[in-house]
Amino acid sequence: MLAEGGDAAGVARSVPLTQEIVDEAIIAYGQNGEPLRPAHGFPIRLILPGFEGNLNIKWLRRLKFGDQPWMTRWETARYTQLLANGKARQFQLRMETNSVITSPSGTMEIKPGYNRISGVAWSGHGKIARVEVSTDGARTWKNAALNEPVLSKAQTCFQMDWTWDGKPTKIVSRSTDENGNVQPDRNAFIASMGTNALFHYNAQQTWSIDETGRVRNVLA
Ligand SMILES: Nc1nc2c(c(=O)[nH]1)N[C@H]1C(S)=C(S)[C@@H](COP(=O)(O)O)O[C@H]1N2
Ligand SMILES: [Mo]
Repeated sequence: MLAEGGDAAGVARSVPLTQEIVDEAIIAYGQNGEPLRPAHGFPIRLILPGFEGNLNIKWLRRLKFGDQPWMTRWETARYTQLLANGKARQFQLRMETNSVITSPSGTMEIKPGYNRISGVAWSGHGKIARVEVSTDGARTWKNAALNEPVLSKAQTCFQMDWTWDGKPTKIVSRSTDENGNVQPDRNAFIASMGTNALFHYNAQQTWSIDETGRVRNVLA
């Protein structure tokens, strides 16, 4: 199925018409009890739950059906990835298992003592089953609490109590979905996806905290 947007960006993407898409795809004309807002695709947009943002074509003007991908610019120049082994992977469609600690996070400053860690996890494969948090640079992990509702292919908030002893450390989260997909660390991500998969990066996000309480983005 090819979905075309009516805007000047010429965004058009094809997806295999699987049973999942037949069952779950939405042509949305409203959101939160009001018509779609112009910026989000008024009057109608396609929503494919579990698929990357780019496939949710806004200002939808046409759906076409055929027996092969259309190889639009958006799926060749963009959502095809050159892997580490030199082969191109066509196409990256699914939103992979992901999470990020949003508090404390980069540019924040914290004080020693009680700090609640909170963040968001999501997976295009289903529900989030578990989010683990490490406050010692990925040496040891504890399960975070998940906020209800935990819905399939939707964002799930998590939180964990933490008392910071004032010593420099690194904090990081790692999500697992109901199908057993575990969010990779950066090295594992690069080993399988190479360094060309920026659009699809789902590796663990580490924040370092220095002795003054300043939080910064670090590679691991
Ligand atoms: N027609 C059209 N659809 C589009 C786009 C666009 O530029 N034109 N951008 C895509 C991308 S890259 C993303 S991430 C999402 C963003 O949707 P949002 O603005 O509702 O967050 O819309 C997608 N659909
Ligand atoms: Mo995007």
